[in-house]
Amino acid sequence: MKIPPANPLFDLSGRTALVTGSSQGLGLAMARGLAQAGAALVLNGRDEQKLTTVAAALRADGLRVTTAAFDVTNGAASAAAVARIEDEVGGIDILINNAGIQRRAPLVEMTEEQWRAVLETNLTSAFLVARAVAPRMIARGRGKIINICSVMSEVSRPTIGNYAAAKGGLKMLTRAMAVEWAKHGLQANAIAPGYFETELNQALKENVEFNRWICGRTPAGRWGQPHELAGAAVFLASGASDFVNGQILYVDGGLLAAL
Ligand code: GCO
Repeated sequence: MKIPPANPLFDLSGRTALVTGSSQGLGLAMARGLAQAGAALVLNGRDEQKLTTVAAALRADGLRVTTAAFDVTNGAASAAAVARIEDEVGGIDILINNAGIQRRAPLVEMTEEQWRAVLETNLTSAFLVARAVAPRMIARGRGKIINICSVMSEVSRPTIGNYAAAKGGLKMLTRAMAVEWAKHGLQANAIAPGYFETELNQALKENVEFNRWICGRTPAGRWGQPHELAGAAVFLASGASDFVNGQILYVDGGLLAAL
């Protein structure tokens, strides 16, 4: 159910939010946070059945949710979906570009498909969906774009060169959006998670050695929980961030602060 914000600065009532890749994981957690702050949600994913199930659960909590199943790596499909959402649900006030995958492999063994799939889903999709949404936000003189980067926007580790390249590019695409669209009343920023317990990282968390390394490498001494991203999402989606632009907000338990 909607949780009335302590401060109207963080109230998203009357706002519509499209969150890509929001049928699970961090996307779903951020979507829930926006809805609890009053936003009407449009959930996106490629699996219509999964979206329908998740939407029903959110509605059962009293939240306002519709779904839009489309492939964010397909420009024409994204443009058509955005047009349909704007016609049927209303103007998109908040866009969270969250869709992302992992295809881990050492660079010398990485296939072209593994490279292209990650770059298209984790980087190009943000361009394609934002290119469809931004003109409408510009016409309205306001809009919030939040790209989901990563600590891998700044550092890498072996076997995720495609993912790090994509997230590094997404950091700079965020700044490019900010410098082009700020004069129209839009704010484009990014949230960069550290290591969170999600389906994407389940195998890593279950690996005793990797889990020990992450808990030692992260000053907070633990993995993040998906709901711990909701506050950053509400902040960047709300009036509280109207003069924040081109910023990357790291939610990483202190990981990037530590050697
Ligand atoms: C990995 C992980 C990371 C994290 C995320 C941290 O293989 O190291 O999947 O990429 O999920 O990027 O923000």
